[in-house]
Amino acid sequence: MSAKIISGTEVASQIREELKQEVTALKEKQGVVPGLVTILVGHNPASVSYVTAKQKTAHELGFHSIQDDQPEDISEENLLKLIDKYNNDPKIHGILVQLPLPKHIDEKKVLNAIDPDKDVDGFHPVNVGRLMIGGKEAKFLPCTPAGIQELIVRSGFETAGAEVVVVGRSNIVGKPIANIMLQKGKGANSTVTIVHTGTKDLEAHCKRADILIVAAGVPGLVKPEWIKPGACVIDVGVNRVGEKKSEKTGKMVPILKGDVDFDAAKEIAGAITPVPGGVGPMTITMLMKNTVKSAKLAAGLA
Ligand code: L34
Repeated sequence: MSAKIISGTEVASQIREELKQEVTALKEKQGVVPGLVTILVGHNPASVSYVTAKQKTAHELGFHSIQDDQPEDISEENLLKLIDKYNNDPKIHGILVQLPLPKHIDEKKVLNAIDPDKDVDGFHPVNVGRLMIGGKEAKFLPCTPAGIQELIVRSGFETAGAEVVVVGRSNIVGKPIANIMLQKGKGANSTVTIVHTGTKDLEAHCKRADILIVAAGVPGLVKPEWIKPGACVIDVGVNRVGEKKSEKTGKMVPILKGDVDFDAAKEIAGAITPVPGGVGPMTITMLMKNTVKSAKLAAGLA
């Protein structure tokens, strides 16, 4: 039987509709307008595309939104000064510096410079710590992991007691999603294993997974025969494997592939996310959700 396709695009659009109403009410009743700045250093094509999508969504939701483009060769000092400017701007509730950054800039220093109360990416050590402690401590969940959890819950899979296997140990996805799924509480309470490039038998671990979350950035890494029949498969990989001519616009567009061989995997899995249209749109939506939360917190409304 063919797997249920978990459409991130659909779930994201539902959540955006809810957020839009919340933003309108905040504006009308409290005079609060959520403010988001996205800072992009250089012109990495994937980053340009993601940041553009974030700005477009923020605009559609009625945010005060700023796209701040900086040259590839901006000094670390000037980038830190820019962050400080937004830290002190009361109209801004969320600051996002798109990663990766050029090599001459220390990513850690940059993430540490963002006010934890405006860190809507959830990458500042204070927010990473809050997430690890869990419960009400957690303030801003990182966007991709938060989106993954939402997709699993909405797909109807039981997470309590489930074997969750996470492929990949990045700070953006692997480590935080593992932490989220092992917390006590709704939509989590799972038994979590993280596997990575140092793991001896990747296949054996994947085969045990009731919920398999793949965030390795290696196209087609997970083979269909590694999937337990009926499992929920979340494919976080958005790999650009080439270019093709768009039928709509005639322009060249990237060909995107996940970390899982989708066509074969969907014949085995119980549910699976596509690429594109799976986790990606959820990442953007969770950023909006965090920014609304930050604006409410700043106004004493949450
Ligand atoms: N600071 N840097 C910071 N925060 C983030 O949360 C990110 N991430 C990751 C890269 N760097 C970051 C993103 O925004 C990855 N990421 C992201 C965001 C959106 C999409 C994919 C990754 C997305 O919308 N993907 C579409 C396809 C878009 C395309 O490339 O054409 C999808 O349907 O999967």
